[in-house]
Amino acid sequence: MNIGIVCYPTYGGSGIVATELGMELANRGHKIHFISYALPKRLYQVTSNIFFHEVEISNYPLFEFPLYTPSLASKIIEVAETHNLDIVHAHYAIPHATSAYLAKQIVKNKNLKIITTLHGTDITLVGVEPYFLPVVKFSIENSDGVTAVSKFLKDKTIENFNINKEIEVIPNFVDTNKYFRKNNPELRKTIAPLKNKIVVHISNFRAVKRIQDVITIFKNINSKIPSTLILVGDGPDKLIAKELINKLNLEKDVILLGKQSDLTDILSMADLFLLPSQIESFGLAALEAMSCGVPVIASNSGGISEVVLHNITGFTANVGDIENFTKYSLQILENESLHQKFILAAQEQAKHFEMDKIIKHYEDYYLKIVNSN
Ligand code: GMT
Repeated sequence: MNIGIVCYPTYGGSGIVATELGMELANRGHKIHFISYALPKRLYQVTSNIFFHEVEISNYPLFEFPLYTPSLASKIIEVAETHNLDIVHAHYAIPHATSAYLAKQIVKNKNLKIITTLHGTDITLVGVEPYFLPVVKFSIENSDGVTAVSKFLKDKTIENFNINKEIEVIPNFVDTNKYFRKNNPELRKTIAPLKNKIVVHISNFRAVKRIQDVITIFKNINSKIPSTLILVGDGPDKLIAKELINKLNLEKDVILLGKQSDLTDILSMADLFLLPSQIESFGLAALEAMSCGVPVIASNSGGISEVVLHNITGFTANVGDIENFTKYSLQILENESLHQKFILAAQEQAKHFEMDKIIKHYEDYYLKIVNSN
């Protein structure tokens, strides 16, 4: 099939899922056309059936704000007509599903199908703001196919937008052949004293990630056992994080690594992964950690509980419940046999989200939509 993939090119989860999906579909012989305003961060694979089409944005002085939605629609039309696309797969509803809908009304090929994958805050936070809601609802209802990355997100979409439409749950995936525990003693030595337990958090440092909770929980862990916190990622709350690290005198025990493209080396050193988010529709970072044999302690909010199994692969706790997050962290880090049990269970659970199985689900769904009227 000829497939256009519209996504954000940044380190966010929706862009990562879209990019890895596209690369794997290309490995299976499909022609994949990525459409975005920049080259997606994880698009490192160069093959003859992967193409990238950059959306140009006008900076005409009359426009106070960049007009991305029509520019994206125009690029989708150009790519769809030049490369005879069968499907445009929009990842994250705002504004990708809207631009795709607009493009479909204009393209000559009336068989072009639009599939929208809902990822998270497009449904749970920003998408329900009154300045977006009617457009998001319309764009979802008028997609030929709609998928959500968790059962929670499907139910939330129906509830928040009062939508009467079939939504297919296709969970996020991990390549367990790439995300596995790789011992690298030389690297481990350079990161922290050997006696230290290593706690990791990876995110885009938005308010929803509750980075202050990560640091406060770590402070509590650190006051009981020798430990190091590795923070990976960047975003609006980075400064808040740095201020809190200084205020709590944690400078020596917290390492800020910024954005990283290869996470397996870092995850392979970790003893524990923290994800105390306000909400996560899925929690891709938790799945990648589990695949590398890292137990996760996460909020029990949103779809995380479909990924992290309480008291089996880690623990879940209420949002902001620092006391329980701390208690669970110490339980794992201070009890070697429990830790080993959770490591194995986390790796086992990650296999349920094995890439091959989920890509096949997407391929089957594509066929169903392409063959529908
Ligand atoms: O919805 C967002 O906040 C953005 C999106 C992204 O691009 O980072 O994240 C969401 O999509 C990921 C991939 O499907 C999920 O793993 C994340 O849980 C989800 N984020 C939230 O729900 C906050």
